[in-house]
Amino acid sequence: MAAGTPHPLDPLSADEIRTTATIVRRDHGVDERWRFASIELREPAKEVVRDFSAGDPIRREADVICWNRDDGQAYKALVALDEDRVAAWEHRPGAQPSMTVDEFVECNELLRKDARLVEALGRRGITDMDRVLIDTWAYGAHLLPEPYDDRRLGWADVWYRREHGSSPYANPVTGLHLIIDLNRMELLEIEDTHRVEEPATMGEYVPRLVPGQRLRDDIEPLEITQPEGASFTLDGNELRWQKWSLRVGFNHREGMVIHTVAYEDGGRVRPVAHRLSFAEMVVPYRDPTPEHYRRTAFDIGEWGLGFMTTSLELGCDCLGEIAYLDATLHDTRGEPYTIANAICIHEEDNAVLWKHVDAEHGAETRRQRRLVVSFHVTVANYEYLVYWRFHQDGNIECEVRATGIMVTTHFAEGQQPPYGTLVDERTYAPYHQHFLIARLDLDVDGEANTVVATESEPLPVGPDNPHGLALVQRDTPLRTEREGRQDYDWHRQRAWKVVNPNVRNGLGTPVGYKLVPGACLPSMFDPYSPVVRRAEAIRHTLWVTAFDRDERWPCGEFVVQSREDLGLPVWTTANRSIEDTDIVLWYVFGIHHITRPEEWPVMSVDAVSFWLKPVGFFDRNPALDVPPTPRHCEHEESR
Ligand SMILES: [Cu+2]
Repeated sequence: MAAGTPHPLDPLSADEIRTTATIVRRDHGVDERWRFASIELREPAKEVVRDFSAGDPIRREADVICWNRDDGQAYKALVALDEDRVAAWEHRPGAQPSMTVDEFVECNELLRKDARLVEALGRRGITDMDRVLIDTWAYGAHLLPEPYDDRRLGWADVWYRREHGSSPYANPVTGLHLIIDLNRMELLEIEDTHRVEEPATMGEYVPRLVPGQRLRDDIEPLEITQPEGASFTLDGNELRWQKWSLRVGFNHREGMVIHTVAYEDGGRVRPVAHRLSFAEMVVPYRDPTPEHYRRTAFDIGEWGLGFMTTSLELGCDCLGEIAYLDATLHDTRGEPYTIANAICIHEEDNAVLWKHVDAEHGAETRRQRRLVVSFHVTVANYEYLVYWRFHQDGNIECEVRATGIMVTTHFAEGQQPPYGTLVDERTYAPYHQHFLIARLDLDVDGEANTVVATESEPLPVGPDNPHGLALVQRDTPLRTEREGRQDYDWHRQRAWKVVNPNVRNGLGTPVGYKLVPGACLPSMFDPYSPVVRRAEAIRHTLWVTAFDRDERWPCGEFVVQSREDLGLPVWTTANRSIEDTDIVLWYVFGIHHITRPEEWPVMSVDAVSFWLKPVGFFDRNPALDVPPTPRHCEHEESR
């Protein structure tokens, strides 16, 4: 990340990653047959962050997950970097560490030379193995093929590029799947279930490959310039913009993390959130046919948003006056590498903030800006773009955009696909869902918070309500983790306020921030489905838990080949108190993706979002002090 004043929340540097791997290798006989699944900063306790001042000594620790390919055993290590030692070493029998980029690359490189695959593809008329892509996915435990169910396995689709540089996802190889022993890097089985005659499809999106493509020529330049520079400042990973301050973090699994969000209000720096991130993403394909029944991705737990992060390009991904942060990650040997321009920070104009036209005074108008902190990930065929937006009036919006290329399958003449949409000749895109789980460690004016379910209730017609107009707002504090399991309710417009019962605003009511739900979707699973047993977390819109720094992964820490969800459903059986204490909200939202022809051969972004809005956090609109835009909306009397 950027150089600046060192802080205990700074992600591990390349040197720290390398040193961590060296210490583990030295003290625990970790040789070249092992792989490092992850090396990340062990974030300091909240108190350490709260009490830290620039220049204080910083204690650095790293969490490591690694495994021995020879016996398949996984270990978790805690490395105390300042003490040059492994402070904890824990064997995790039965756990499969997350999938790694190295394994994906090696599968593709090694296995496409396998004689059995060459033969199976030859029967389909495919002979140029350089144009074949093997796309490896992780298994759920309930689907592991029996003779190998104690191994680290992958299953793979096979895709084919029509020519070099064209899209592999344009051409699925139908009815051909591979089962791979990832530790031995060995092809165990080829499932050659069926073949269909290749339809004449057009799955290309690069202009030179789209037949007869003429690009539009009626678009004039649209430039964003800030001649005097942007209004934010970046010191290392600390970001300040108008009244907002926050720190930007990054790790292999969550990707970008937003730390210590605060809003300055009348000289007071008021905390809003300690930590905001994405903790899991579950993408079940709702198609039980042989092509797709294994396709249930946990993109965060299996692959990691950090490892999947891609470099951003000025003018394409972000427009205007941009600051970038790089990210430092590592390969499975523990060797660090850098993703340049991994995080984009910029200001955006966002039309009108507030306005009123008065008959005497005339118009008073303020334009709105927002500070956007974003990163993009590519998970094989799909892209996710994550935007955290900070607004001048205290609002925070988190938006996720899904784009990229849908998984498709060819089918034989005379059939109709029951679990997907026709998108090209004899080609369908299966229905699927994207469940995103945001981990929201809010600290509204301090750590002692309570979540209140707030819902509207229309009262029946009666003597006090003769017109049936009366609407009251019912607030129900959630006292235990069992009560903290909440579902969206359209009929009552349910939302959730995170209040600090110990701090009152000028009106005498407790200060709060409201989680305004957006893009809620029901899980739509039979309770007996073995798929949903691995992801019980998606069965509610919101979970609230008592803060525990080690509770990070809502579907469990090890989701590769998992049988059940060892995260939220297990933690919350303790049914801890969540009242007037430090709490974490887990918000489940996403995309119910009923595929469309217009999303082929490349899908325009599908954007979903939720908001965190101040509700009685301020006494009045905190954006009253936003000045008019100079030389344009400046009203004589308003100065
Ligand atoms: Cu989708």
